[in-house]
Amino acid sequence: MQYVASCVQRWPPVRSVDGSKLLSFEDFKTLASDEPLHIRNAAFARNSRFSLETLAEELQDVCLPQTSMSAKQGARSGSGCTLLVADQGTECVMGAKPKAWDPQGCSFGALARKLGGNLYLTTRSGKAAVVRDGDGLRYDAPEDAECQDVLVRSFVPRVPVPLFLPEEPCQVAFWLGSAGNNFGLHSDLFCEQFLAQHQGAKEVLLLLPEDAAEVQPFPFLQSPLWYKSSARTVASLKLSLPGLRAVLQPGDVLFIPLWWWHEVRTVHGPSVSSTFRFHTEDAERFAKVMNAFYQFHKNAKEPLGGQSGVAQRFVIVFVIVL
Ligand SMILES: O=C(O)CCC(=O)C(=O)O
Repeated sequence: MQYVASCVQRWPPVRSVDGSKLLSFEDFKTLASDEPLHIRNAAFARNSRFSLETLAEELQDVCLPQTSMSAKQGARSGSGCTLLVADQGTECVMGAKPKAWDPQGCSFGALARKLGGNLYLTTRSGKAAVVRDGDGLRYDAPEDAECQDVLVRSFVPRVPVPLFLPEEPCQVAFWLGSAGNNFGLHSDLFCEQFLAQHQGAKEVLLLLPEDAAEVQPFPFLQSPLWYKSSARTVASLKLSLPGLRAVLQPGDVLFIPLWWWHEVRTVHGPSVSSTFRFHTEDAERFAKVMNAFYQFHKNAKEPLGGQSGVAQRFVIVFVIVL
């Protein structure tokens, strides 16, 4: 995966503020807008070390599941948790197949020792599955039969929580990797999120183009990945306007508003970060509608081995009425 930094050097920085005085969500709201915000030196409810070394030491015997799931598979897993370990290879992490690890009896301690290479680990809870509990967070959903929740269960009570986080239930995602890992350009749609950097450093590129075609999403109805860029990286796009750029250091938090596209690359590792996601009410509605359209189109392709033209008519009507 090519580094993109050179082509975005002149992108304007995300507006930044000193986070040491943001002690509540009310404080955050006085500074926030519908643009991304880089909160430097954020105040956390407790300052425990949340690093690859401490996690590996404390959780070395946690046994990882046999299968590594992509987000789409995870949406169907019992708990809604996913645990993806992928070898980035020459691709972005999100394009890599979750294949190059051997979970047979693999402990978190053993995996952590391998995370210095191309391996990237991401694990997340279901939507609104994590709640505030005093200075920390709590995850107490029933156990997942496929064990996709083992790291969420272990990380959630340990993760330092920014004081200005909303008090509502959220989804939490964790990202562990090393320099050069790049998750790839995507949007998380109807959610506001706070990306906290605990160890290492990450470059984040953010875009909200007027014309979403500029970010080349995978074509809807042909792919379930339409909220991801088929170009994978900003470096392969022809953009009419530059986006915004931030480099997150340990203790920094980036606020990403609804719909913003983002590409996140680790520039200094090992890197440990977490994302706190707050989905709006429309997130569920939107997902249902999009999945329903996907299913209508899939069904329309079935009759007469796809020769009936129903699917094509469906697409035409869909495009025109919209
Ligand atoms: O840190 C990363 O690798 C990806 C973060 C991200 O895309 C997110 O929080 O939505």
